[in-house]
Amino acid sequence: MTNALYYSPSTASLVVHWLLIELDVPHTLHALDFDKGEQKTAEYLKLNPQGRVPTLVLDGQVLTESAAIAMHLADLYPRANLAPAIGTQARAAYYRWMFFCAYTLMPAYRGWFYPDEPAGADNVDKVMASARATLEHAWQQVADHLQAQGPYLLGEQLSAADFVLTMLMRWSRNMPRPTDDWPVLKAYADRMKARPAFQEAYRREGITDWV
Ligand SMILES: N[C@@H](CCC(=O)N[C@@H](CS)C(=O)NCC(=O)O)C(=O)O
Repeated sequence: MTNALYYSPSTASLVVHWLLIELDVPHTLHALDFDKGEQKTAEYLKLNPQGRVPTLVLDGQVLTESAAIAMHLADLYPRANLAPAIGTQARAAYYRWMFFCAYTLMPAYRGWFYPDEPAGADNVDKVMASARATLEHAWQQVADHLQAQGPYLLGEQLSAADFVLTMLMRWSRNMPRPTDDWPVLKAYADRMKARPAFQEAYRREGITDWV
């Protein structure tokens, strides 16, 4: 059965695309053109009622939510050792950082990139200011953590959480204070970006910035 990733370049689908390449999972790519609203067509909404990317059809099952998909892929390919064993302290730390990405960073980014959603066009400036403050506070926390307990989120062990986090760092690149502003975050991102699968995902999506 053919696995299929519905994506749009440079978005939340990037981490799934990167992991599919990293783990050597066969798949086909289906690009959605946001400018044409292809993520909101009736046909796509049947797959993903949120009208967002990514959607991964894996072994016939429809999966959404990038962090959840990253966790599932890591579990499916244990030889890559991207998910600590269930019930260990490392697994608890892994959940912590995955949920930090999903609960703290992602909603703040949604506010920054879609600032009219929470309270309409009149409140865009306030929503963006709040999103920015949340993100900068969160990045400081991550920087402090990596400084004390790096080089990866779980210390010496690379995990799928590092892939999700790297994608989210990338989204700050045009913000007033990008993560590259913190030397420890830049060094971490440079390590992750050096992975051949990251560069291959960039090549396939045609991305040329934050290299
Ligand atoms: N929590 C979701 C967020 C997905 C998301 O917001 N995707 C954005 C791109 S980064 C999207 O599809 N936006 C199009 C839209 O909202 O119309 C995930 O991590 O998969």
